Amino acid sequence: MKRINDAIEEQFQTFQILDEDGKVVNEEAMPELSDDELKELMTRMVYTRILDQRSIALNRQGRLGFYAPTAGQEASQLGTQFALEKDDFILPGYRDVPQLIWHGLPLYKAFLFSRGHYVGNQMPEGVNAFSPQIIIGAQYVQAAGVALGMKKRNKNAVAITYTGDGGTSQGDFYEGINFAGAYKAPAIFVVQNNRFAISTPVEKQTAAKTLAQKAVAAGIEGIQVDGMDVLAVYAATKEARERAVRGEGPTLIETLTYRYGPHTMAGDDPTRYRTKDLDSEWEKKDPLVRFRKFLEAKGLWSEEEENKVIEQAKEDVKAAIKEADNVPKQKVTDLISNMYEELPFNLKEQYEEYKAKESK
Ligand SMILES: Cc1ncc(C[n+]2csc(CCOP(=O)(O)OP(=O)(O)O)c2C)c(N)n1
Ligand SMILES: [Mg+2]
Repeated sequence: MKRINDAIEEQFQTFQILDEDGKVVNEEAMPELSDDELKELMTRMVYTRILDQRSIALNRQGRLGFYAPTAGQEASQLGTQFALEKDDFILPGYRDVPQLIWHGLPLYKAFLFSRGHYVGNQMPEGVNAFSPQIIIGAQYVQAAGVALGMKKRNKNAVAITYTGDGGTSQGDFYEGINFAGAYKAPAIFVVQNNRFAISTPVEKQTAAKTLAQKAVAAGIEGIQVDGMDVLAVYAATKEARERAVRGEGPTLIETLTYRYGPHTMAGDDPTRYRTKDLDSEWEKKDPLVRFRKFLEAKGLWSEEEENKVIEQAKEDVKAAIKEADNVPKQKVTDLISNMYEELPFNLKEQYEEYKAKESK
C-alpha cells in the first residue's frame, strides 16, 4: 500500500516553465502566445497588483467593505483566466474578483460587491459568472452542475471554479470533482494553495503531499503547477480547457502560490502565524518580477510601459469608486425583491412593511 501511495505522489511533480529568474526551463511546454498576448498578460497582473493596493487603501478609509487581498496570487488568478473564452463560466471564491473583472465585470460593480450592495452581485448580460462565493467549497458543487448543463446544451465552453488549500477539506470539494468526473462534465477545478487557510497551515489540512493528487480518487486529471509562474498556469489551464471541450472530462489544477497580505481586511494579522523568513522566501518567487524579467529579455516590456498600466489602473479605480458612490443606497426592499423570483408570503408582508417605512 505504501508503495502504491509513494508511486502516485511521485507522479505529481510541480509543472514550471519560468524559473525565479524569469528563465525558460521547460521550452517544450511553452504556450503559443503572441508578443501582444504576452504583454496583455503582464498588463493584467500589474493592473491587478495596483487594484489590490488601492482596494486596501479604500477599505482602510471606510470606502470599501469586505475585501480579501490578492497580491502574490496574480499569476494563479490571471494565468487561469487568460486561458478562458467569453462563453466560459466562472464560479469564483471571495478572493477571485480579478478574474471576474477581466471576464467583463465592471470595476464599480466589484466595489459594490465589496460593500454588500445587491447591484454588485448582478452580472451584466453576457458576463458568464456567479458572484464570489463566501461559503468555502460550495462553488465546486455548483461548477459541476454548470459544466454538466453546458455539456447537455452542446456548448463549446467550460465552467471554471476556484477554492483554496483549506477548501479541499470540505465535503463539497470531493462531491464536486467526483460528480463532474463521473459525468465527464467540462469543468476546471482550481485549488489556489497559498499555504494557509486563514491561520491554518496546509500541513494541518491534509496528510497528502499534494492537493493535485486528490484528483486520482475522483478519476480525473490532476496537475500541480508553480502558481507564481504565469506561463505554466496559463499552459496548464489551456490544456485542461481543450480536454474539457473535447469531452475528456474535468481537471484539478493545484497552483502553488502565496498571499502577501492578510486573509481579509477584517482584522487578520499574518505575523501571528507566518514568519518573516517564509514571507521573504515567497517574495523571491514573485510572479510580476519573474515575468517582467522574461519580457524585458525579449525586449517586450519597459518601465515606461509599466508606469502607463499603473496610471491607468489608478485612474480607473478613481472613476469606479465615484460611479459606485453614485448608485442609490440599498434599501431593505431591494434586498427582499432581489432574493426570489416569486416572494413567499412572509417576505411579501415584510416587503410591504418596509416599503411603508421607506416612503416616510
Ligand atoms: C463552509 C465555511 N466554513 C468556514 C468558513 C470561514 N472561512 C472563511 S475563509 C476560511 C479559510 C479558507 O482558506 P482557503 O480555502 O485556503 O482559502 P484562502 O482564503 O487561503 O484563499 C474559512 C475557514 C466559511 N466561509 N465557509
Ligand atoms: Mg489558502
